Amino acid sequence: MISKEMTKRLNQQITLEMYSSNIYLAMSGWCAYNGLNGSASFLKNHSKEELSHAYKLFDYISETGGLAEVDTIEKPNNSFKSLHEVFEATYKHELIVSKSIFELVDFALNEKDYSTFNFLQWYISEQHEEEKLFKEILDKFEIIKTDGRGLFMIDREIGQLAN
Ligand code: OFO
Repeated sequence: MISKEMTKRLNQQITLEMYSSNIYLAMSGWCAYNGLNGSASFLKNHSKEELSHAYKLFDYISETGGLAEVDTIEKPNNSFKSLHEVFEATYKHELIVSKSIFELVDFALNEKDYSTFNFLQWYISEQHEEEKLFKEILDKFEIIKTDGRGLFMIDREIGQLAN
């Protein structure tokens, strides 16, 4: 059985993961609209992954006797100046998610809630992978300039990450 406060915090994380999913879906729409199909498909896949992060929390709360709740999800940004701006936003967002996970881990440890502490380890590894992934994509923008042919190449590379 998890505490009421832990449940509340995990529910807030569900909302954040769902917001992440919507952020990436909105980005995918913008990319598709601008003919950047590789990035559109990568971001749509990522949006689905974020939903699975939310469901994992949802199930954990239910399994431990808490009430898993669904809250209002803030509207994401739907318009961007460039593909580079899109991926700068993804990286920044993942840093926010990591911070939120670390706060949950701290809280679980302080409460001596070792079950939740253990459950959250998966999210720590996941955040490490995601920060790495988005940082690598951002680095590509430094290597490949995004004018004309460069933009085509970078979109194709990002599309390959979707598979
Ligand atoms: Fe991309 O973050 Fe979920 O956990």
